[in-house]
This record gives sequence, structure tokens and C-alpha cells, in this order.
Amino acid sequence: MISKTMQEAINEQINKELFSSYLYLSMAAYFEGKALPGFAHWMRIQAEEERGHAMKLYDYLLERGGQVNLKAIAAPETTWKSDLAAFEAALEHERFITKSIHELYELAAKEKDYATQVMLQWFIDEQVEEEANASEIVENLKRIEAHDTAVLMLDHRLGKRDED
Ligand code: OFO
Repeated sequence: MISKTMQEAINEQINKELFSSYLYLSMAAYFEGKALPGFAHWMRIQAEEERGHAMKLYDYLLERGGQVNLKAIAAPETTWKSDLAAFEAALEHERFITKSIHELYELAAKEKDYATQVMLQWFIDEQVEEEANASEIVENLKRIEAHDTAVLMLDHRLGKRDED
């Protein structure tokens, strides 16, 4: 039987994972609206993955004889100032989730809840991948933006061509 404190903390994490799903679904709609179906597709898959994370915790809680208490999911942002800003927000969110998983692990250790520590190991590994994926896209987008700037600089230079 899982402790009430651990149960409450896992329920909080379920809510955070469902919010993650909501956030990425919102980003998918944002990219769809910008005619970027590839970006939207990536976000949709991410949204599904997050729902999967929530369900993993949900099933675990039930398996341990705990009670699942679903809470209200906050409304995510609907727009970002650029493609890069959206992915930076995704990376920032993943860092927040990593911190939350680590805190959950610390609580499980404090409570000597070994089964929960083992279950959370999967999430700790997953967060390394989640942050790496978002980070790689952020870096790629920064390169693209730098390229755009280079094009603008070239445009500026070509605009200075003297007439023959
Ligand atoms: Fe569930 O890993 Fe992202 O948020």
C-alpha cells in the first residue's frame, strides 16, 4: 500500500504530465496555423507521449492500491513569438518536469518507498532524452535564425551595389 503523501505527489505528477500533453497539443495547433505540418506532427507525437507518461503513473498508483485523483488541467499558452520561442518554451518546460521527477524520487527515497524509486528510474532516464531532443531542435533553429540574419546581411550588401 502506498503512503498518502506519495499518492498525493504522484497525483500531482499525473497532472503535470497531462498539462505537458496539453501544452504540446497547443504547440501543434500553433505550428499547424503557421503552415508547418512537420513541426505540428512532432508536437502531436510529443503530446501522445506525455499522455503515455501520465498513464504510466496512473496505472502504477492503482497497482499499488492508491487512489487516482485527477485535477483540473491548466490552460496552456496558445501562441509564441517565433518557432524558436516555442521550442525554447518546450525545453524550459522539460527542465521543470525533470526537476519535478527528481523531487518525487527524493520523496520516495525519504519514505523508503523502494518500488516507487524503481518505477521513477524510467522517468529519470526519459527526461534525459526529453531534454536532449528539445535542446537539439532549439540549437538547429538558432542556426537557421543565424542563417536568416546572414541572408539579411547579404541583402544589405547587395543593395549597396553601384550602378554600371
Ligand atoms: Fe513527460 O516528459 Fe515531457 O513533460
